[in-house]
Amino acid sequence: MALIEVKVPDIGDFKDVEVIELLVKPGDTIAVDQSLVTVESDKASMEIPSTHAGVVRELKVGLGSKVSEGSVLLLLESDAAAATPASVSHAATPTPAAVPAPSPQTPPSGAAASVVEVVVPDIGDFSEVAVIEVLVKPGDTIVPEQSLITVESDKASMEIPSSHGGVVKALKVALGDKVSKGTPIALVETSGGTAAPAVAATPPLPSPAAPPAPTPTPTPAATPTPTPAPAPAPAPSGESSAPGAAGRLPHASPSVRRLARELGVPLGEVPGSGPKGRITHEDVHAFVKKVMAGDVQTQAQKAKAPVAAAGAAGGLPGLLPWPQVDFGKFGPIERKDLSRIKKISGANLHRNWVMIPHVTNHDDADITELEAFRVQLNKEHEKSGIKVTMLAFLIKAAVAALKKFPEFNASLDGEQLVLKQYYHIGFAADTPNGLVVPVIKDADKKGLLQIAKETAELAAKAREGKLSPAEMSGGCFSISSLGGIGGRYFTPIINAPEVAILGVCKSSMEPRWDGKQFVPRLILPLSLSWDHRVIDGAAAARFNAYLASVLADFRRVLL
Ligand code: CAO
Repeated sequence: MALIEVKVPDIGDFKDVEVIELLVKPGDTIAVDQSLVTVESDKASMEIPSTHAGVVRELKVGLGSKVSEGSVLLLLESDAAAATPASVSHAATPTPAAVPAPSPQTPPSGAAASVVEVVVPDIGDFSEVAVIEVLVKPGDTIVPEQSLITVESDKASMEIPSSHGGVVKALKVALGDKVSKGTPIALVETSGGTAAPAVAATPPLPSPAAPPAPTPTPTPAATPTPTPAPAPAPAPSGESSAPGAAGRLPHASPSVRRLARELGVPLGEVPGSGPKGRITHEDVHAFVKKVMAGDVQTQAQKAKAPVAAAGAAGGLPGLLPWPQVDFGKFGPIERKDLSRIKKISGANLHRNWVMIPHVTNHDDADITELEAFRVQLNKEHEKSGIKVTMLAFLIKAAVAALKKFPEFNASLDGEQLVLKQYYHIGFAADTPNGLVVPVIKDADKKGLLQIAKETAELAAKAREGKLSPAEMSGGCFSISSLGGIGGRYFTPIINAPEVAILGVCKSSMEPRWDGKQFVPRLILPLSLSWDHRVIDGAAAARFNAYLASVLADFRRVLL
């Protein structure tokens, strides 16, 4: 057993190229030729294979390391004495062809505004490689070295740059064409006769671009050649290393990977629409659009928001999966899709329930006088068509309580509390399609009749499914009234980013001790849920007590 330094072999013009992927780790047993790292230049990527078999003892490079020929990649414990660095170096040496110089067929020097046929330069052993991307179109103005096409072999992708700048007059290749050295790519009209002699005008292309050709030279077993990488490997900055669906590295050209990195797109999660599932520029853009529209969540987003991810699968980290039951085994069933509102409100309720430490305080309000006043008010305003409901009183009373306890009229923003100086009160409305929460804006500035009118209108709109998003946004505090239905107490779920919600159930006549005797009083059950990150139990109890006192004697609203 010997400890061997496995080095980067001769990889042609690749110098100071970045390690974008580590394919092995200490302890791994590796075989000769097994890829160790992926390196990437501007325009191509390449896997560096191992010269020896053995067990990886120590990695000498990390993600982002820059390597050139001779850089030590790792220490390997190996008994393959046969594999000598000398033979490696020899075998891995790319042919001179691997440092290609474009060989455009230029017209004689000095010609004015001439048209140049740009051809595929010497790209080493790459011959009959498929064009997988055409990066320019007729009419495009291009600069020397601008990539024209991407070609792809079994194991690598490479962008072929232009030897000349100018205007693309015609394309000579199309997607799927097979090209080799000398294949015409495009006719480029160079301006003012700048189509200089090949050598002078040709950028040193695609030196960084062209992966060195896999050396065909027969070599001893321990002398592998660098293998250009299968398109794409994850890069340290932004691009995810997540393998694609099939557990493979994402299949994409270097420019697509670069785009993905620039946009922070996890390439491994982008479905490829190209041949063999290759990811195209369009796929990356489409993925970004979907993420922005909320149609798709990246794995990173799901990890950050486990609640949202839990959804259908029901799988919060560490919890058992949702039970899968064949209900049909036990009796007849019918399946029905959840309504759109239920899906949206369900996801919101779930997040709020999981993310907010809810506490609910129950209390009672004596609304005997208030109900008498409400009945009288409705008699007086019979002709107006406005029915003053208990909900309108509750909204007014809630505003008074929010003014007295400002931390209930707040939202958490990181480590800050946003205290609102406006009073927009939401109320839960039960509709045939599910629960919605329209909002009465500036309830502090409106009278009871106005609030009663607006709640009736908004509730009607809610039932017809005609509420606009604006009518459901901006709420500071919500009221969920089940008073018209029944019940005693319940635990309303806070409507984030609000920090409290008032649940109200059906009032009923109850005997209450007045100090001398039991008297019949109309009692309204209150259930206040609050966010314990913002509100303390004592404050909640005070809020409820104050609310009950206002409802018991509505004149207190004026105080
Ligand atoms: N106690 C006793 N009776 C009450 C009451 C209460 N707390 N609140 C309302 N009522 C009465 C009303 O006075 C009315 O009686 P009349 O018809 O005899 O006048 C009747 O119940 C029906 O009232 P309503 O429900 O139509 O009107 P509202 O203003 O009280 O409520 C609205 C409007 C939109 C809040 C209600 O229709 C609604 O949708 N409630 C459901 C809210 C909900 O689903 N919450 C649960 C959320 S958590 O899942």
